[in-house]
Amino acid sequence: MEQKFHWRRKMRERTFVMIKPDGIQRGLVGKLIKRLEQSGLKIVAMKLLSVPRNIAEKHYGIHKEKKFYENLLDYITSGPVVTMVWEGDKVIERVRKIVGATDPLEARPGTIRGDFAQQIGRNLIHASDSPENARNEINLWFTNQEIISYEKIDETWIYE
Ligand code: IDP
Ligand code: MG
Repeated sequence: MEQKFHWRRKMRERTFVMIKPDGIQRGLVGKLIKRLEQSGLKIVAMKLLSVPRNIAEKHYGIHKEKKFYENLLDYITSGPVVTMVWEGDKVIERVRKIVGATDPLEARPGTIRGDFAQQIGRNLIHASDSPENARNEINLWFTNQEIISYEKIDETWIYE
């Protein structure tokens, strides 16, 4: 059978994902990463870090006027987080679907928030919601050198 390799170097979409402090404290890091990994998406960057307040402010700058803003900053800086960049076709939309609605009560069973979280202020995980925000968030949290381009052996079986 003829093999076609022209897809190999195709640059797919990227998104920024963060496992919030409750995810680390509750020992869910492996399980949450597994949800993304098993869907066929590719991890291209990852680190564990304590979030500096000024980075948290930049990351959540769009929520500055909201009443939950200060609590949100306290939450996100309350312990280490795992930050990641994931790559794949329509990855932004796909990861948002895997993560589920912001309020765990609205999030469907089968989604991360629907299966593992109880409250909107402890919803375990962040994922970019648009190409523009994905680009800004990836640039805020990672340098170009920290993002790794590589081929994964299952790609011929995930993408036709
Ligand atoms: P998202 O994380 O699903 O994109 P956003 O509306 O962008 O949701 O809100 C950012 C984060 O702010 C949420 O994930 C949640 O942690 C927190 N948040 C949003 N709305 C509320 C609220 O009404 N009360 C407390 N925290 C909130
Ligand atoms: Mg958001």
